[in-house]
Amino acid sequence: MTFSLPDLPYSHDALGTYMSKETLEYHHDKHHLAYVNNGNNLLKGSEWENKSLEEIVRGSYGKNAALFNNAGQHYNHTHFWKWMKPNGGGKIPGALERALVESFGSVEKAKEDFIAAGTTQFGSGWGWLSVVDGKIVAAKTPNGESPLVGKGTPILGVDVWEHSYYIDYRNRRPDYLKAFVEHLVNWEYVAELYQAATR
Ligand code: MN3
Repeated sequence: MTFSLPDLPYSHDALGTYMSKETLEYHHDKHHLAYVNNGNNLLKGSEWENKSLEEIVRGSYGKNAALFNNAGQHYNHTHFWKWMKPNGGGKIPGALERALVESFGSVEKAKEDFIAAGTTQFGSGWGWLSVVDGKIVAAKTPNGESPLVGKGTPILGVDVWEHSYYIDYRNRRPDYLKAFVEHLVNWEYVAELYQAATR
């Protein structure tokens, strides 16, 4: 496959003050585009040229660091834009809400553990909710990694690289993570991925 930059599923100014137009212009139009272009150059002539994105991410992990970093970030960001929506946060679809309560004890604890994972990721990386053996768990990964290269199926991820929040929140990563959970998350998309992961 050839990587291509997906359009944002909303306009650059649609997330308001929670994630500004300027952040999305840099993050989507420049950072994500660089992963796409670098990934395509590295993919050319490699053994993964005709594989799916998920196969490239899993296959290059530990074998081709440069390709993995760019493919991993392409995978993460392609979902990241869809993990947000204007006026997000809010009501969680019933089946997902029940699964969160079953896995964490309460929705509040699930959100807390997700935010804690993102806050405590030292340096660049991602915070996650993923499905492991039918259960939802919170996790963190460095750089372009994701639960996809461990044993989980990612259902929600948040980018904690500084380029994701420094324009809007400066060094206040916990404030960014709180705003992400309360005002940006597209829980319908998370529920869709949860359902696919447990089918
Ligand atoms: Mn990023």
